Amino acid sequence: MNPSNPANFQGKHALVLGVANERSIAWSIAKTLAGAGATVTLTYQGERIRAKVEELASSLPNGKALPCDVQDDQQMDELFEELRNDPDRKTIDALVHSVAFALKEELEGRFVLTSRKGFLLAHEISVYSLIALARRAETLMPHGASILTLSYLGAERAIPNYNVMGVAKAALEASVRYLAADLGPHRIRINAISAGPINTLAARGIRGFTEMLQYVREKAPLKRNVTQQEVADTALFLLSPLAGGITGEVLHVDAGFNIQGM
Ligand code: 0WD
Repeated sequence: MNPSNPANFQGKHALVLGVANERSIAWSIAKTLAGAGATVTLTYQGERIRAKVEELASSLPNGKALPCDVQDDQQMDELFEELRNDPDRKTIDALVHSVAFALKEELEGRFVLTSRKGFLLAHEISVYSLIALARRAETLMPHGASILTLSYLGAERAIPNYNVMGVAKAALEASVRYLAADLGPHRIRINAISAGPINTLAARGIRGFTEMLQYVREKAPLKRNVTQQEVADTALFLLSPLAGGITGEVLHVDAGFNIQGM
């Protein structure tokens, strides 16, 4: 990439959370950042996906995978300590939070039946983790660093079966605004991409997901679904100085679906 291109990440470090496999949105973002020259660190949640994420990290130049379960404060502290002590990773120029979870039984049926446990778990993993990570990352972030998270239209509209995850995404988007206000004076930006439905591991947990894909294909202005790569390209833009004047924003990358009325 041309060294004078503002989206050049040569000499910069990106920390990317939320890769589970090749289909993960976070993986497309990681590859795109690496393609722009960034040194990328991936994280994995537990031994279940460790080998897969390590394999993906090793396919990136100077890529590395470290453990981080966002429910575990000690693991989060250890992650940032490890980065602090690594000369290639001791500053974080870009942080990607692509993490979400809800119990399968909460992603179907009546919203009114949401359990206390399911509500708290979805919010802890999908929302509080962004705040917990931003607080730790801030100490390693230079002026001009940028944070990105992934949201969905279910934050703004009642989408069948999205249920408690929609409420968590609304809290996530509000957290982006509060974090933007808080981190702005330190010259750190934070934004969200509200992505259209994409066939990933997490998405397949939502009942009726295939119908959702089809509905968007039929109704969205562009008459198709979006791809991981389109989300990743927008991520590169938002994380780069090209978006230097944008913070606290939620940008829809959804083939225009959200603007449609009847
Ligand atoms: O249609 C879609 N796929 C959309 C996804 C549309 C709009 C938004 N999103 C969002 C999701 O809500 C999520 O925030 O994008 C983000 C990434 O989701 P994805 O790429 O669709 O899904 P996936 O590849 O499953 O990655 C999410 C990962 C987890 O994967 P699994 O499937 O193993 O639960 O989040 C991670 C995990 O790797 N994750 C955790 N990471 C650390 N600690 C934890 C945890 N406790 N729990 C889940």
